[in-house]
Amino acid sequence: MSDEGKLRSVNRRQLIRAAGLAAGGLALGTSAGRAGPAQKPDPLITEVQDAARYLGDGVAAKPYGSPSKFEKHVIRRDVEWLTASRESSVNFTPLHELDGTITPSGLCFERHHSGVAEIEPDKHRLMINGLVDKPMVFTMSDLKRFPGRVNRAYFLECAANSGMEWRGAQLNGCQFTHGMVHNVVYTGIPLKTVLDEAGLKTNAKWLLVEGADAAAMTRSIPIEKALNDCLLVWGMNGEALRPEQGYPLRIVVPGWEGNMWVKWLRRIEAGDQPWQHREETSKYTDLLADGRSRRFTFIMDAKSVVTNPSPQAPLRFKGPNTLSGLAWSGRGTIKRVDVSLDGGRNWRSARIDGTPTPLSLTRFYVDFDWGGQELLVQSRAIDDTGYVQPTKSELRQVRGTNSIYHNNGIQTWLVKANGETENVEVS
Ligand SMILES: Nc1nc2c(c(=O)[nH]1)N[C@H]1C(S)=C(S)[C@@H](COP(=O)(O)O)O[C@H]1N2
Ligand SMILES: [Mo]
Repeated sequence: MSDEGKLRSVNRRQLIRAAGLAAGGLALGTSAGRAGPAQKPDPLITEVQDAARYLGDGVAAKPYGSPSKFEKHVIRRDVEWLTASRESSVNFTPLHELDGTITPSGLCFERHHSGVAEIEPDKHRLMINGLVDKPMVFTMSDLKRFPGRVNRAYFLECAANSGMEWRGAQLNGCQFTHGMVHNVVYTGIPLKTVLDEAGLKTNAKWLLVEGADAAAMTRSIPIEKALNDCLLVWGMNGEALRPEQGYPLRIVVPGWEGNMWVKWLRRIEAGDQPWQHREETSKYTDLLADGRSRRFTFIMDAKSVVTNPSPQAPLRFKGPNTLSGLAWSGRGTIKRVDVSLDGGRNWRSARIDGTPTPLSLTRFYVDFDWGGQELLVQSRAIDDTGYVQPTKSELRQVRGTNSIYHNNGIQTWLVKANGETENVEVS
């Protein structure tokens, strides 16, 4: 018998023994046990669930799988009062329910300005025009035949993530304060490959990228960035892009604000200056205290958040607990994450999980003992350029309080003696 076989048979015998015990306990357990919270399940009794008595669904009962029905609470959520219509709106990634670094495709927050465009891939075209030697039009099949295909994990953060928190703590949950971020493995080709095919003229300094949705989302991207690490992608997490994420084609602009990652990409125009479109003038621009505006603020600075505990994921047990969170930087790789349990007085280094990759979410943990005292939980990200995530008051000193975008200030969660957790600020 193989080692694995032995193991399985031992487990099976234990299971049968447990079943004998449970049979006696069950009669009591079912009626009384589920009536009120007072009756705790006896940890020594293993209830035999129906799965051990009856056959389960056969294969292909569900040709495309979905999560367990017991995970129904793990969903994207929105904030009703935030936007005037469903079509120009946003929902949020349930960060407090996730672990590791990759965001499952169905839980990636969505932000669109004119709803989800439904595009037939066979009819879709990408045009390249403007300051190029050869204006060109590509089908999806053309793009998939380009050499140099890559798979890369990158975070996308909307510049408005945490924007509702500029003037003080507001939303109770990291899903709402920090959930406009996702981290996906993209499949595609370097944008440079396609630009080389069309031949950029020497005076081509900027690109206009345009979406095929009803908003025709457009942004200007400097040519250095476009040639450095931007990708044209058709895949996410090993399969086709989801419609919400730009099926069949999106541009990936690593480390830069999500607004520039145009979905349903249909056109790239080369020019000698930025286009000054709505999304880079009236929007995605921050009014400073002295009346001037910060513009073309492309890079997402280092940021982090403790996802557990957090308001939607309170502490439930005294004794050993695992604090967990996410850190990222649009300038490079996360080098260190510090965690404070007392509102920033004392800091300890968190354990970074695995080897962080550039411009991608990094998971951190702190294993700690909770004695039931109040905590003020904070995290502070440091990247490999030496940039240190600022406090909210440091940020406001430089940026004032008119801003919406680029709020990367340190988040504080108050954990109360009963474990309930709230969004607060410490000064
Ligand atoms: N064509 C198009 N691209 C778009 C948008 C849009 O409305 N239309 N929204 C932008 C904004 S503001 C953000 S933050 C990201 C959101 O990407 P996601 O929906 O994959 O989360 O897409 C960007 N690309
Ligand atoms: Mo955005």
